[in-house]
Amino acid sequence: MTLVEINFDGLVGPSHNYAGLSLGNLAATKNAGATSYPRAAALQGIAKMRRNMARGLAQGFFLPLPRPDTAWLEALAADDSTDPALVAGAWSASSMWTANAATVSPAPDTVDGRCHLTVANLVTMPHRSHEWPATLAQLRLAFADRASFAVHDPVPPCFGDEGAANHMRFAPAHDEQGLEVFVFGKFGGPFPARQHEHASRVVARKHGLDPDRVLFVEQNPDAIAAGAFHNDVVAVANEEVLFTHELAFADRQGTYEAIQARCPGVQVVEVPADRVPLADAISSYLFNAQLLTPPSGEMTLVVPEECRESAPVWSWLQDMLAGNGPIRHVDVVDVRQSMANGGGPACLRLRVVADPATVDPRFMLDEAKASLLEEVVAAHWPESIDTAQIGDPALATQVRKARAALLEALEIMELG
Ligand code: SUG
Repeated sequence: MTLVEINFDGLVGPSHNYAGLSLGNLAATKNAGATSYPRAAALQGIAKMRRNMARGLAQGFFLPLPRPDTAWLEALAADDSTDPALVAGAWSASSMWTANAATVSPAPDTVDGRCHLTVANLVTMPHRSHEWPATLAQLRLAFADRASFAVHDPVPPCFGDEGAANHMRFAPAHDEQGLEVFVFGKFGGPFPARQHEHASRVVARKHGLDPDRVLFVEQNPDAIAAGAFHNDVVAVANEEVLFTHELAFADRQGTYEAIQARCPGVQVVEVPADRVPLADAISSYLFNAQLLTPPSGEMTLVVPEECRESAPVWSWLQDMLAGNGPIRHVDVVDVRQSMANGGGPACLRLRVVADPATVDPRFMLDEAKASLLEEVVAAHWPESIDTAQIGDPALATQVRKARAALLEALEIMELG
């Protein structure tokens, strides 16, 4: 049994659009009404997956969910003439951000020695609140091996749970026992606090985590107010490195000390606010990076192009590399279509530490399958979507056919 970190990226769905549905997500609200390019968006995501495979890393993917979700509109007694935000909610391709699909506790951390996954309920944002049933079906299929995985129902409402985006894991190596850190927000700020402390505690109990190897940490309310609607917009962890903005946590020093008390090898790579103000960290998505350990062992930070365009961020990154710290490389990827909706490289992936042989092979990627995905996307994904087209029956048919073609090509008819 070889446990490795597998990144499961969400393939951007054919209905990808900019409806501006996410209050507190500054990129999404700023780009409300812009024209989206679903085909280019999906191809950008596949290119990112290919680059990570080229580094020698295991790569998986999840499929877009069925959209428009007419059953959800019916349950709301809504139709295409009702509130446009509800209609757009039924069309949203937001499941592409698989960091919000589930919280994952790898086998070395859990009492029964299986990898546990709890699908996120995403109850705070209406357009995301109806993702979980189809996501759960997909997780149950991809991780059907019950000897290796336990896939749990969502935390019941009203406790908001947004999955791995508010969860960090520290361990000397991915296949060793780790410390799991759950980051929650408190109500009272200008924007919703999407992760509730109770939800995090429910997930930790369901996963059978050792209470001595778990921390619950409050996110800095100033970070949420500045647009960090998930912790992964201001911090990311990998093995024994915490890469974080100075203002990520409500109790900065207490958080670092609590982590290091339980995991003495952890190094904190902190970006001070006087070098990179929160506003620049959030607009560039410096921390919504993939922090990866390729087989060479040289830790690599995969950042979006927007980081190169931000003078303070880029200069800080150059200084970091020159400083001989634990992060040895910075790689830049173009995921602009996702970024314009507030989703960077880290939002687009769910990390699962597992033996790839225990995953349904249909959800694992290799070069040939990446080419197949590209062919299906090129043939079926709409080139562009103007927000005025949302609700259009002809476009709905195209979106449904595109997903059906994908399922057929991948022979995953169970999700049809
Ligand atoms: O939930 N954007 C997503 C972005 C999620 C990013 N994920 C992480 N940080 N892990 C969100 O706000 C925009 C959709 C719209 O406005 O149409 C959206 O849902």
